[in-house]
Amino acid sequence: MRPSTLAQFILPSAILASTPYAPLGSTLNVTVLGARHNRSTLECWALNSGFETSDQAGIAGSSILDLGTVGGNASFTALPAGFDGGRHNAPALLWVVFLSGLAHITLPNSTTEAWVEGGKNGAILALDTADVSALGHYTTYPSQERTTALQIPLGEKGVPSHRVLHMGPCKGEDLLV
Ligand SMILES: *[C@@H]1O[C@H](CO)[C@@H](O)[C@H](O)[C@H]1NC(C)=O
Ligand SMILES: *[C@@H]1O[C@H](CO)[C@@H](O)[C@H](O)[C@H]1NC(C)=O
Ligand SMILES: *[C@@H]1O[C@H](CO)[C@@H](O)[C@H](O)[C@H]1NC(C)=O
Ligand SMILES: CC(=O)N[C@H]1CO[C@H](CO)[C@@H](O)[C@@H]1O
Repeated sequence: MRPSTLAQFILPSAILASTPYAPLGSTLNVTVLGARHNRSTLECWALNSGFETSDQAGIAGSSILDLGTVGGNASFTALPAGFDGGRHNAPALLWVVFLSGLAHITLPNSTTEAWVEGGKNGAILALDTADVSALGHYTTYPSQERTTALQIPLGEKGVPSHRVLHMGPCKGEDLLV
């Protein structure tokens, strides 16, 4: 086969094999490290702001969702493979957006856990500050690669409007494909 003919037959199926056109749920679900009764919790929240069609130059026609206000100093973190963060509280109300690697979050005196992979489902909210959670949570980074993340503090409007989908981290159908 000549390359041009090959391309005609191979390219469409190669495009279909990836999933850029998979239907997008109506809103974003995020795993939340929160607190109730002075203890850290893991919950899956659906943000109330739904996806809309953007009219922003450069991404016009694509899906966009408002994450609400952010504030303070954002930072980029790079954690070596196998790093153990120990037990700690969220330093402030933050978005933590894992870009690569793997975070394993566990809670003291609980079997609830979350595995958060870097990538499109890597954004979580960390809200278990010391004033609302006595013991905080544990985080380890048990992958073979560096875990990288952005930390973005929430702005003065605080926690985005949401509904709780279920206890425990988002998984399966909750996540973007
Ligand atoms: C959010 O979760 C709901 C319930 O599992 C699901 O129907 C929806 O598609 C999810 N949203 C996205 C963007 O995946
Ligand atoms: C942001 O960083 C600057 C420079 O380090 C510091 O002066 C400022 O207090 C920080 N702002 C906040 C809200 O932490
Ligand atoms: C949370 O627990 C700690 C340690 O037991 C205690 O000192 C603190 O007062 C408690 N805070 C709340 C809001 O109950
Ligand atoms: C009852 C119980 O298991 N308490 C434990 C809760 O977790 C803290 C921190 O890991 C331990 O110090 C307690 O013993």
